[in-house]
Formats: sequence, C-alpha cells, structure tokens
Amino acid sequence: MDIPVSLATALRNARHVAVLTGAGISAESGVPTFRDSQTGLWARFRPEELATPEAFERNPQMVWEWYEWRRKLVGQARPNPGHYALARIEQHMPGFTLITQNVDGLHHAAGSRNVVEMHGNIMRNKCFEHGHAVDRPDDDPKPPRCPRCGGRVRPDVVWFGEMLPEHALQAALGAAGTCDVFLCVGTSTVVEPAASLPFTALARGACVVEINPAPTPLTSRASYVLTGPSGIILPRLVAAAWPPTG
Ligand code: BJW
Repeated sequence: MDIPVSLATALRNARHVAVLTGAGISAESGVPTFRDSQTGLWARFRPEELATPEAFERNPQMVWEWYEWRRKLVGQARPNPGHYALARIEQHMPGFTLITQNVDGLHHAAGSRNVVEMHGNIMRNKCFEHGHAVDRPDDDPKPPRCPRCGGRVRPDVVWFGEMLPEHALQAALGAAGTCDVFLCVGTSTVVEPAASLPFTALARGACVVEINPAPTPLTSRASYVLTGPSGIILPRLVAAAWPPTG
C-alpha cells in the first residue's frame, strides 16, 4: 500500500493531529479485538453481554474472571510497530492528542504522552458501589471486596450504559473539533460516543484518514482509506511524512 503524497504532506504540515485508536491497533500485540474474535473459554460470550453493570450484578464472578483472563493477556503484551509509529508522530508535532478506546495501556508503554483513555484502564480497579479506588485487590474472593466499604471490586473501565470520564470526553471532543488531521485506527467505529469523533472532525473540515483491514461506517466518508494492518501501515505513513535522512 503506497501512501499518497498529498496525505504525507497534509500530515507533515498539520498543526494539530488527533488520533482515535481501537482494539485493532493492539491485535498485532496479541490482544484480541472485541468484534472479530474471542477465544477459548470466552468464545461463546459476546462482549456486550459481559461489559455491562447488569452482567456484573447478575454474575460478578464470571465477569471478574473474564477480566482476569484479559489482564493476563494484556500483561504479556508488548507494543507493536503501530503503537511506536504513533509515538513517533507525537515527537514531530507540537499539537497531538491520542484518544484511545483501549484499556490495555500499550500506547503509554510505546512512549506516547498525551493519551486520552476514553474507556478507562484494565489494570486499575474500583469498587462497584462507590467507585473507591482499590490498589491491590485480594486474590480471594472473586471479585474481591473493597477495603473501605466492603463493596465488590470491579475493573476501572467504562461499561455499556455508563458515562465516560468527563475530562476524557471533553479532551476527545476538543481534539476532534480542532485538529487538521484525524487518524482513525483499528476501530469498528460503532461504539458511541467515540464513533462520532471522526465525523465531528470531518464536519470541522479536517482531513480524516481511516486505517483498518475491514470497512466500517466511516469508510465511505473518510478523506483517505488505508486498507491493511496498522502495524504495517502506520510506520509507512510516518516514513512518508518524515522520510529518514542520510
Ligand atoms: C485492525 C487490525 C489490525 C483488526 N490493524 N485494524 C448513540 C446511539 C446508539 C447507542 C448509543 C449512543 N450513545 C451511547 C450509546 C450506547 C452505547 C453504544 O455505543 N452502543 C452501540 C453498540 C450502539 N454506548 C455507551 O453505553 C457508552 N456510554 C455512554 O454513551 O454513556 C451515555 C449514554 C448511556 C446510555 C445511553 C445513551 C448515552 C459507553 C461505551 C463503553 C464501551 N465499553 C467497551 C468495554 C470497555 C471495557 C473493556 O475493555 O472490557 O469498550 S465495549 C468495547 O467496544 C470496548 C471498546 O473500546 C469498544 C470499541 O470497540 P473497538 O475498539 O472498535 O473494537 P472492535 O472489536 O469493535 O473493532 C476492531 C477493529 O479493528 C475492526 O474494525 C477490525 O477490522 C480492526 N482490526 N485487526 C488495524 N491489525
């Protein structure tokens, strides 16, 4: 996949770049996406049936164990060339906002600094009843109990039907509304409010670039569509915008 020269020029000359990432950017790090695949024990459950407060109330042990399984995968995962390429773009740009729906922390691990975690972080915990932060939950029971109030401990992530952290939502909306270039990477672009961000950027006149092996609701509207895995395409995009010297 060749990178259009006009796109490389737009990226190089941008004053503010915003990026929205989804599970696809971490697929090449071995973290399963939500809607492409679930493996093993969990293959028969849809994430929409596990990532809700109702599911946790119904069966807290099962939901906790699903997160334990995913934490283990995330704990073993390392950033891939797509994550590193985004960290390199930030080094070239004074204005750069990386908005991620991912809870795996791999953007920070790759060296990205201005990261907005819209859906929280799987490595943090809080209690279900009052939201008290719980640093080191016990191994037992499953789920553990909050040392302050005795409530059940849950991962500090955003489930369906829950509000996003206000500061993250405002930062994401602000970046989408003011950027010149918006990269939409590895997301099915169906979960709101994140799914509206590239359309907000389009409405404000930004150049919107989709990077994904499969089509999404954004594909027919994007300014550029780069079809393929982000671990291959993002490094090529960076090399086209800032060719290596020497
Ligand atoms: C590759 C690749 C490679 C593969 N390289 N790419 C407006 C209209 C309708 C409904 C709503 C609405 N506003 C709100 C809602 C309700 C709901 C919603 O959006 N529902 C839709 C499903 C219809 N939203 C909410 O409830 C949100 N809260 C909210 O809005 O509060 C206010 C409110 C509440 C209720 C009503 C109205 C307002 C909260 C959403 C929270 C989402 N949480 C999850 C779980 C997080 C915790 C966890 O990790 O367990 O977030 S669900 C899950 O989906 C997770 C993801 O971040 C999110 C998005 O998924 P993502 O990242 O796009 O992954 P996939 O698997 O879908 O796609 C992967 C993509 O990668 C694919 O396209 C592949 O092709 C691609 N790919 N390999 C590049 N190598």
